[in-house]
Amino acid sequence: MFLYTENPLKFVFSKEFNDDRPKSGRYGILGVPFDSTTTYLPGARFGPNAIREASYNLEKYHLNLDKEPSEPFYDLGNLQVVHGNFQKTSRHLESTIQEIKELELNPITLGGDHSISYSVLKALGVQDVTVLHFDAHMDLRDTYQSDKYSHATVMRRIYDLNPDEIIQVGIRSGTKDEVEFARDAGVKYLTSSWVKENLKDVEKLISSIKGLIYVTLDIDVLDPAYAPSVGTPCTGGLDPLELQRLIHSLQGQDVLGFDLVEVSSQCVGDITSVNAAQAVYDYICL
Ligand SMILES: [Mn+2]
Repeated sequence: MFLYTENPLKFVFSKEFNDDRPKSGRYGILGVPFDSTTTYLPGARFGPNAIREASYNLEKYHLNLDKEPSEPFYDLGNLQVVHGNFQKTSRHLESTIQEIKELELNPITLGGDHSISYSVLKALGVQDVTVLHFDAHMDLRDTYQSDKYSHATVMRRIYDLNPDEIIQVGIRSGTKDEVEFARDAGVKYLTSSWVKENLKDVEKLISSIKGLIYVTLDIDVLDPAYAPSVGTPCTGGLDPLELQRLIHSLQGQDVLGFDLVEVSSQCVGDITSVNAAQAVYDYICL
């Protein structure tokens, strides 16, 4: 181990993963550079490495939380994806998440387009799990362009897995059918404007969730002013501090896994990857 070197292909401050089973440590970061279901702005395949690169701008000490990560965490590299083939990629992803689970690490999955979250949850299991979903979009369509598995249907597929509850935060785009489905199915959705006006209530809601939580964070929950490089930008979103406060409301909660998807930054210093790296680190430091 060289003392004075860095590896920007790993998330900053992450440890090398050499052992079959780490003696300590909490999180395993996995990149999933897959964007074959993207329909508008392509490039989410660049997300994992763009987030890692942006993470090198972070300080180890989290000033707002007044702490550093309490345990080591590992960057496990990128999944071998099969571009253009969701099913094969999903099989690789499910098996890899299963391995991460067997190592007793909690996965932090970096997308990739949002379709990948389904495979992560399928592998983790959703029994008695509340899925906390940050997004501009409901993603509750049953099919999109005749496809069952897509960034636009991912929350419907996750609903089909039968989690305890789905709570959507930051929503500002959906079809009438999706809204009716959410109402009928008991999917709780909090619109972006409501969240901005009632941030304290949303913090309380998150910190009072009972039992296991899985967090899926589409970076387009942020306003395009802060996250323009996303698959489907949508105006009127949260700002980075609002998102940070909501992530910090998870403090003390039992979080089973976390993913951050839809970053399609294609140059160094792109604000989308900078905000994504911060959100991942906000979670790691809890
Ligand atoms: Mn979205």
